[in-house]
Amino acid sequence: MADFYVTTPIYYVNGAPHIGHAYTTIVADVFARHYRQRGDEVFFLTGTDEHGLKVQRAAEEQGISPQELVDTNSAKFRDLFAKLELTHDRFVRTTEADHKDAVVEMVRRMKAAGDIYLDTYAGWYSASDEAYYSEDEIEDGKAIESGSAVEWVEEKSYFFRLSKYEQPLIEWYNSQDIPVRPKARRNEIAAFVEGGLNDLSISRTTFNWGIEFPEDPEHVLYVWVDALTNYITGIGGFDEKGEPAKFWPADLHLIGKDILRFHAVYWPAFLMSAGVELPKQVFAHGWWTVDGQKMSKSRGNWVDAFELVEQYPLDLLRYFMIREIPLGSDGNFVQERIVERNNSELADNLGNLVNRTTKMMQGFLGGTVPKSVETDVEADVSLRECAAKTLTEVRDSMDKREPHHALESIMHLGNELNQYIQSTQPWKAKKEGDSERVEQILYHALEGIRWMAVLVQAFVPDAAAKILVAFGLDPVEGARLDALQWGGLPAGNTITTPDVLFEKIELDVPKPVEKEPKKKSKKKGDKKMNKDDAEGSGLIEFGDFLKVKMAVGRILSAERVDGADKLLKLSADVGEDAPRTIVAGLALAFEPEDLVNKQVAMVVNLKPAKLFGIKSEAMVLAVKDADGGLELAFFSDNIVPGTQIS
Ligand code: ME8
Repeated sequence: MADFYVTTPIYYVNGAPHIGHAYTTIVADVFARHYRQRGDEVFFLTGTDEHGLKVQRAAEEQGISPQELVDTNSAKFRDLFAKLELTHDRFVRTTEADHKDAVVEMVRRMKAAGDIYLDTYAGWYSASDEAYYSEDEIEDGKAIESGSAVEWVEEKSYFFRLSKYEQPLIEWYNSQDIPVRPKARRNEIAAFVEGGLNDLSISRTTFNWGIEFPEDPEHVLYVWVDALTNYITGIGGFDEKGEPAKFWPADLHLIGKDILRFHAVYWPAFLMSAGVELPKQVFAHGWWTVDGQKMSKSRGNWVDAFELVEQYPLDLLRYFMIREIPLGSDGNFVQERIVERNNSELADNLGNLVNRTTKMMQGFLGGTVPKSVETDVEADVSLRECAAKTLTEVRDSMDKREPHHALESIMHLGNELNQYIQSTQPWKAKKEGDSERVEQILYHALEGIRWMAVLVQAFVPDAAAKILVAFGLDPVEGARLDALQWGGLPAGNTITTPDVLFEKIELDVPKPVEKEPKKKSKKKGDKKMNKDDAEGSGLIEFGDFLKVKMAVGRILSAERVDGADKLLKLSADVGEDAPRTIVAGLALAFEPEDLVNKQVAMVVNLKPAKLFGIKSEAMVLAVKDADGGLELAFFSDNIVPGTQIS
């Protein structure tokens, strides 16, 4: 049996959990559930990072002991994860005794490898990031990357010979499996390491909230050496033979892009030094903004994770977070988008399908599942093929860490099922007294829904369980992906209709002010105003805007189109499995080679159009300048292709 070990960062407990913490942990939960469904032995670890200057200062500000602060705030994370119904196997805390043992062992090994020496650190430190910064990473008293305040530190310190691992790290990044993902992040971190690594200060003497440096109580161990080791503590630390316990190496360290350096440089270097196998993958996901802005308490757009749980059903929250952005891209958390996805995808596509089909079952067949017959009717065959294809796509997408694609495939199966019922018209067969065909159609529809429920279980577990139970199946055993076979829904089972799976949501926005009734007027000006009213002022609803999906696309290749001097044929990565082909009227303004590797704005949900016999699958956005030339909106390489523009 394969095993799968997934981790989240352990979260700082200086404050309460917010949407970002919920996101990473939900994504990890989706992976954990998915691999469990495949029969893998899964270990899912999350927890809290409780030591360090930041936590000590937060406790001082509140006038309580650090221990009191971490106990209170760590409990909030545990409460939240229980409310989110997450399925972690352990919630690790860095103040636990077994964690200290694992950390002491890590440091002992790094020392034994000759990688630790005593010196003096003089440089910048950010307590908020718990990170050291070099002079060129600072501007106006702040770290350029994070914007956090830095302070000057000068004290005796133990150092780790990070510089020694420059070459081995580069080799690791270049290894075939690409252990740091997405690729753009791998490139970013490889460039950073190629720029040269300084040795790393790994102890402090000016505060004491942390693990004592082994054999030198004057020093406190740097909180990141402490925190990163949680990934070994969590699965049981080192065994008698000095090996990390079962499940090591981790299959997936899921993190936010803010802590890539710690996970893709420091952690593998510590592990190499300690003679421990490296994790298989570090995956840095993107950043949520709220209403288009960085979340902050002062801006008033801070999303407390508990409020989120109160506001939205869990299934919807999970669905939205996964479906809205490719893992690795940034996303914008906007209520309108959540509502749109709920109403049109979950409620209409899945909820109605289940409701309608189960009701038809009761009306036409008394709710009893008929025998499975694999007909060769075209609609039936193509539905079965679509289900089989979806299963493959879901597995592949999850292995490729593209959960949004997995959901896309599942929702496509939902569309196919809706169309299947529409085109096969079981009500017509019923009316014509063709009971054999009614049974065939309804069996196919039910079996398709069962497949959909099993496939979607990791994403929307409540709805999936309700469907399986309504089909007379066990919600756990019945959700095994490795046992998914067409015809698996037993004849004779009784089908009931589950409670509403997804309630439609009305947007919680202020109602437009009632318009005054139009008055008749003979004045010219008034007439014009009335005309504007009638035809609309040219303003659109936010919901209309949301219909246009714009994303950043990376142009992979560009060539002229024979016989069309204005057109270029482009191939662009828009964050999907395969690049899209685009025919764009850019040839008079750009040389094809000047566009290659550029990231530009595109509309990605236009119906494809054929131009000069080439199917164009997106539209590049451009502006015409006064002389009829063209300009494009370019994005830097920091943006992962596929990131939505909103
Ligand atoms: O960094 N969007 O803890 P932390 C998406 N203790 N994800 C977000 C987010 C946002 N706006 N904000 C936070 C630490 N996150 C260390 C980790 S690991 C050995 C030690 C998520 O409480 C994201 O996963 O600051 C990010 O990496 C993490 O929260 C940072 O949590």
